[in-house]
Amino acid sequence: YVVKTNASEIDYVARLVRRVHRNHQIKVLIVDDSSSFRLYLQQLLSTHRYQTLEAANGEEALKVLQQHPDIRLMLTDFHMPKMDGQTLIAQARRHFDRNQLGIIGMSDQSAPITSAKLLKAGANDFIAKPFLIEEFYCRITQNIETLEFIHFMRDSAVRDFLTQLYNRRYLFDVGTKAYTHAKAQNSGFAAVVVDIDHFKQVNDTHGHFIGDRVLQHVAKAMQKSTHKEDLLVRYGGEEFCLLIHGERASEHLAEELERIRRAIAELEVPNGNEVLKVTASLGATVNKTSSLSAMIDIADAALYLAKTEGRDRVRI
Ligand code: GH3
Ligand code: MG
Ligand code: MG
Ligand code: MG
Repeated sequence: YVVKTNASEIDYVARLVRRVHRNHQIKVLIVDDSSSFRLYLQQLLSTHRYQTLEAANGEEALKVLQQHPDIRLMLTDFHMPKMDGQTLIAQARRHFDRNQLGIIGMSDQSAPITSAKLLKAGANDFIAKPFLIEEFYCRITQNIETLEFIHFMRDSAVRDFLTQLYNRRYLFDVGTKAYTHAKAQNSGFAAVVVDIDHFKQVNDTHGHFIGDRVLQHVAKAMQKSTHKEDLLVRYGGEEFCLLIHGERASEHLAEELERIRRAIAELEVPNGNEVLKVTASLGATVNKTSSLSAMIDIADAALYLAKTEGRDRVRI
């Protein structure tokens, strides 16, 4: 049975087609004790190019979730041997919150209480069996889109729009954990503040638009010259903060920072027929005083020294 499509649904179909092109990256776990029903769902989902995994009961499902923490959506039946859907959802929610893993409960309507039980246990949505194929696809798509939207909003809240680096909020959230860990382990940890030299002049001479482009290029250059496990954020206007942990924070810190300084100094930012060059000063500390913010203050004082001594240099 197919619902007749009207004009307003054409838009929906177009969106669905665009979506299907991205679905091959999305893992969906199907949990049902009926192998024929699993096969049916698997076929529906592969038509829309989702990657599917299967489990025959709650216990199996928990194991699969553990092995594949990147599963985005779980469809689960209510009545199953060993562990039912309600218990499965409650257990799964101890490790994956509803913005991380979407869960859709599925059961027949003979006992409406089952939908309430599954939702109360932590399901995001419910589909009554038997269902219209179109309702099935709508619910899957909408749940995935809601999760993607939440992910986008969460990421936007901790990212700087201009440079796409993390922002100050992220620095104090994730950085504080890294700082606390390094302090407890007595392992290497460095806080570094990087500030572009005479950046006001770039704006005054070439305008804010070019100033923005310089910031983007400097951010890219720094990202390239830092390690993946380091935390680099845009700290303020033309200031960046970098947290380095492990051995590189102690033994080779000066070399490490010198590399970053050079990467910025060697940068050529295209501007019409010419190229713009900038330099930056770096201040750093490895002294894990009372807090991350106190460390950044010390790094800032070192930066001030680098500035007064002539800029385009590193001070630790
Ligand atoms: P110093 O070497 O002492 O750091 O000199 P400076 O000119 O870099 O420092 P100052 O603090 O006087 O000026 C920083 C400038 O950065 C002023 C501000 O307009 C500019 N700025 C801050 N954020 C942005 C931004 O997002 N885009 C652009 N284009 N400019 C920005
Ligand atoms: Mg069943
Ligand atoms: Mg500054
Ligand atoms: Mg500056």
